[in-house]
Amino acid sequence: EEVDQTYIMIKPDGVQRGLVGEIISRFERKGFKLTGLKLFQCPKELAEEHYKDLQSKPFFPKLIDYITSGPVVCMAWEGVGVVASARKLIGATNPLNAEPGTIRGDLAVQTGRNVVHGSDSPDNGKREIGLWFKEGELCAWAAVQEPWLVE
Ligand code: DAT
Ligand code: MG
Repeated sequence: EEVDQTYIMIKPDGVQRGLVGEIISRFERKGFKLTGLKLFQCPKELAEEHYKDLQSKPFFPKLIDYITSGPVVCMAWEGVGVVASARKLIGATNPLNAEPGTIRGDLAVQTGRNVVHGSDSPDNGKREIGLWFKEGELCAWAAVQEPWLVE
């Protein structure tokens, strides 16, 4: 299996509700490696670029208002199968359809307040990390637990 990178973001509701530690913990405990982390007030232009595939959707303006309504926590995570696995940890887009045990299933109620973002493909993982992080903000490091996670 391949080592991938994914962009995970705690949205403004997750920050305001004090869920930052809880959400980071879930990715840490699973065994993924954090390679980038910052609290950030997202400018409108960046939010629009990040969600450009949804530009034509009726909810697009509200989505941009939501994402720029307060600070977000930007994260880059690395690991074997991390993109698909993170999507599973996050759960369905609509929190009412998200399974218990997932972040959205446990912690959220509505699509418009679904607390967290995760890239939907390895290519988008790389694209989004490049969009949200500058060079020098990411750390390549060897985690001592690695041999106990991957044989
Ligand atoms: P996901 O965040 O699960 O990858 P997505 O990429 O389809 O979902 O959409 C991005 C975000 O846009 C999503 O987290 C919340 C918002 N959104 C999606 N569909 C929506 C809808 N039908 N009504 C309101 N907001 C929506
Ligand atoms: Mg998406």
